[in-house]
Amino acid sequence: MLKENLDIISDAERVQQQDLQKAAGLTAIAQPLVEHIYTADPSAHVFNGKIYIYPSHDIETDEPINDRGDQYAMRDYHVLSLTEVGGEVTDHGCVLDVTDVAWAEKQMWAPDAAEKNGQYYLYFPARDHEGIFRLGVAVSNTPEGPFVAEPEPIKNSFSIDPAIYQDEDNQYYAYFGGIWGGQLQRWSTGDYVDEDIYPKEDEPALLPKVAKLSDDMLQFAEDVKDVQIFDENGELLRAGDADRRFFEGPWVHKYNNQYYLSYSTGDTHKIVYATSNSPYGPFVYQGVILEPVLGWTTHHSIAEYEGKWYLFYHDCTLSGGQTHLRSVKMTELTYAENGKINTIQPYK
Ligand code: FUB
Repeated sequence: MLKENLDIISDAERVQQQDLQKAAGLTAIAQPLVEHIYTADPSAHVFNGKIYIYPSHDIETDEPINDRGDQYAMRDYHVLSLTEVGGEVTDHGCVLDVTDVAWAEKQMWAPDAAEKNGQYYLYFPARDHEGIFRLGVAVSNTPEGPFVAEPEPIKNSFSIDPAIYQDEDNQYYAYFGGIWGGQLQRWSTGDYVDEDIYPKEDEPALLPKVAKLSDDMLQFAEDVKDVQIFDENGELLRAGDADRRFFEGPWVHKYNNQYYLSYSTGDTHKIVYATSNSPYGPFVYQGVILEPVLGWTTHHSIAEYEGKWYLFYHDCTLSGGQTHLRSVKMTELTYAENGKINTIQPYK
């Protein structure tokens, strides 16, 4: 199926109109972590006893709002940190700008970071000079940067939203992918095609990708693989199952020896999750973590800090519902005794 009507009335524009109307009446369960800049897509990690958040840095733009996400015109990254939940949040300033990345042209979207042997690695997507999303990596001696980018993107990388999971055996896995503006639908053949090719509604949905990282953290150590997500009957989730199928923003964490893969359902605006015994999957769908937030996108991470688990997410309350001007928030995440995650309602 070809996604049509991109420039007629986009889903993003429709949601923005609805959100502007809703914005006044909502009571959010959490406040933005910072208000002096717009931030989104928070990837949180605990390094050296502090919470570090690697977000996108949203900016005002004249780009059109459409389903390709042209309105997400970000061009640099900031790092945030805090030592106490509810305490002061430090903005460490600009740690990497698109002009310092030789291969990248624009759209510095959702990043993540990892630490190995005292070095810190910032992973990020951007469009290259041909307009194709690739994943890059930049290196620093400290978690707060600044980061120095590798001159080339990661070989065989594509699409968006890298998330790095460090397993207990110190193997690092890169998960990534996103459909629509994230271009995953252009890689179904294994090579880039300049056309959107989606599965039919009753065919298996497009899947997030995974590859183990090389010892030096700068490349994939193996071929990129699909991360399968099954339903309760052992069938792959279908493309038409918009409430459950993968859209973008994969994140993996481990709880009680189970791997939890969580992600955004995109046009149904939920954060959902699936579980597995292996970092490669297959994963089995379990349920909803976060109900829709104000704004079109929803994007999250999950981290444990001082014995409690937290969901890091974003919404558009601070900007009054402008879909491309988001703010990072955090709230506690809890598990039921059977390991299920208790669903979070972002507004009262
Ligand atoms: O921030 C730009 C894009 O919007 C991210 O890469 C997606 O996950 C969505 O949040």
